[in-house]
Amino acid sequence: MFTIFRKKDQPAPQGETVETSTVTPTAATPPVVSWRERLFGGLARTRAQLGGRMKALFSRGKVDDELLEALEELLLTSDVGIEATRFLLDNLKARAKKEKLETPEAIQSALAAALTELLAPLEQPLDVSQHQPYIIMLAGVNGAGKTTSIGKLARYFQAQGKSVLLAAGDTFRAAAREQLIAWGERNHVAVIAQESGDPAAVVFDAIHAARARKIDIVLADTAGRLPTQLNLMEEIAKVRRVIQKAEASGPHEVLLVLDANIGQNALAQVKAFDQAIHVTGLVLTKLDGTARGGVIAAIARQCPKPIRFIGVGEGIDDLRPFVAKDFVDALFA
Ligand SMILES: Nc1nc2c(ncn2[C@@H]2O[C@H](COP(=O)(O)OP(=O)(O)OP(=O)(O)O)[C@@H](O)[C@H]2O)c(=O)[nH]1
Ligand SMILES: [Mg+2]
Repeated sequence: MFTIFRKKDQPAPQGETVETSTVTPTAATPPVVSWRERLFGGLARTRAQLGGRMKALFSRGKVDDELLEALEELLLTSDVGIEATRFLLDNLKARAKKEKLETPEAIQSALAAALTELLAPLEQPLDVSQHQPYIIMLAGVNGAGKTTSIGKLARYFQAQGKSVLLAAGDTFRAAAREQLIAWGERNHVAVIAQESGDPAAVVFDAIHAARARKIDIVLADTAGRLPTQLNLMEEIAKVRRVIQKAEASGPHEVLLVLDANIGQNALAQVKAFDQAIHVTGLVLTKLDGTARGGVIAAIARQCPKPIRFIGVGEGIDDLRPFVAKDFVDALFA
């Protein structure tokens, strides 16, 4: 297989590795609103479900059994999960014993502190400086947001002065390849793709191309799959093994992309993908479309993995590293 440049409207020959590159870069439009504002806007539904209702409870002005019971029910019905709910209630009770929580503001800030304590261990930003190329593989169920997250990540890393190469490892659907190529064009980065065939081979080629060109980061897309589709889970395990063959120290990051809308189901997905491909980090997408953002607390307690990035919209700048305090602030704002 060899690499060729393909003009935009020229179809790639069957089975051949192709590379696209941008012909006419256009100036990127700067974001009009800050990330803080987008995070705040993105969490509106979860805030209404969780933060807003908590505020109503706190207006009682004391931490008593009635408040604890109502809070427990609210947390359990907001995807927080039983273990994280217990942690938060115990933590709040301990704080109430130590400090005087006699105003709604004091109770709210105590619970916010408890939630920040719960989420803080998940805040572990990705350090891509340890390897070149730094190989990041993305996996997840159908429609979780893998391909669009790759586009956003490409933009994010480029803004930090890193060079990026995309590997179109979703060879399952032609449209998937085209989607990634479109993202690559928008970000002015090369995409290594194959007209058909083996996803592992595409990723293998991409790693060699990246090494030859001294590219900083390889982002490898994969086709969506359910953990119950055993043959597809085996396929993705193979992609991981082949990456390791191409680069013994890789993959340096295995990101599981989770759609926040799935709520508690996220826990099962983390466990299943972890078993197959050894997940090292999470991307939590679509927080803007859901009231189920509370699932982040359940993840922290039941299957803690670093949340590398969160997504709060479809725009290219709507994906950023997870910062526990900012998240909690936006929830209670
Ligand atoms: N609102 C919102 N939409 C998002 C976000 N992230 C992804 N999406 C949308 O979710 C849809 C699916 O995203 P894709 O990136 O194609 O998902 P995928 O995991 O690659 O899907 P498959 O390749 O089919 O498995 C698209 O319409 C995205 O624009 C987000 O953070 N917020
Ligand atoms: Mg995709």
